[in-house]
Amino acid sequence: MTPLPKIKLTYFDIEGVAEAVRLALVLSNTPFEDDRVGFGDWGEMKPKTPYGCLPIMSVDDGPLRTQSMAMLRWVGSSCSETLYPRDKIFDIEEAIGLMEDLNKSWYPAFAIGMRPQNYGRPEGFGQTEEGKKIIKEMRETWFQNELPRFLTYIENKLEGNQWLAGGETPTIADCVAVPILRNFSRGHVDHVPATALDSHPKVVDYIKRFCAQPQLKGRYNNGIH
Ligand SMILES: N[C@@H](CCC(=O)N[C@@H](CS)C(=O)NCC(=O)O)C(=O)O
Repeated sequence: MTPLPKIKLTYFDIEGVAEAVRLALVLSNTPFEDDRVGFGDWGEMKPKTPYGCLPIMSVDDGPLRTQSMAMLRWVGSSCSETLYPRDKIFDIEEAIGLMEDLNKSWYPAFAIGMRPQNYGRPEGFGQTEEGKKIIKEMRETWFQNELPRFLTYIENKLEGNQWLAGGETPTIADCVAVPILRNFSRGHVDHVPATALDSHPKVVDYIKRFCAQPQLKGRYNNGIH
């Protein structure tokens, strides 16, 4: 029997972009070191990382790997028979692409609060009265105009299916989708009510179904919040 690889995944202590990778490792019963960096330690660590960002991963003490989607696809194909099967690649990648479109559409409304300079606004913009008002408007407008469209696409994909790429078991597409969707139900982002997904109960049920996988027991409350 081939020995299990020794995997260390380093990221911040948030779900963020690494949660999909963690989920794939957990669902495939692959042991790994879940290394979580405090924001206070990040300044010193940043210049030592290949691209100045996390996550980074090492396998069997090999070179530092970067890019969460590369890690996810590697875990899906190397550590599991069911997370990234060859005959489902099209369905899986289409679903991942859809989730990336959702994220891309949402990102400016989210990120202007964190990095206003990237959106032509001064540092500290989010703390000003004008900034607060604009961020609120951007997020509320997105919720009204964009989120329902994406949730309907997702519901359509789930029609007659338990998982985004069909089949009997979750794939890496579900590992990508669930943390993204949970961003809109955890109530942890300003102006994003924890009820944001309730208009689409099939999506809510899907998240709960995913979070009820035996390997994820105790990881999230009921999956939604
Ligand atoms: N495309 C990269 C994005 C990595 C990324 O943007 N990481 C952010 C956190 S989500 C980061 O390290 N930010 C800290 C910084 O830029 O100083 C991936 O998916 O791994």
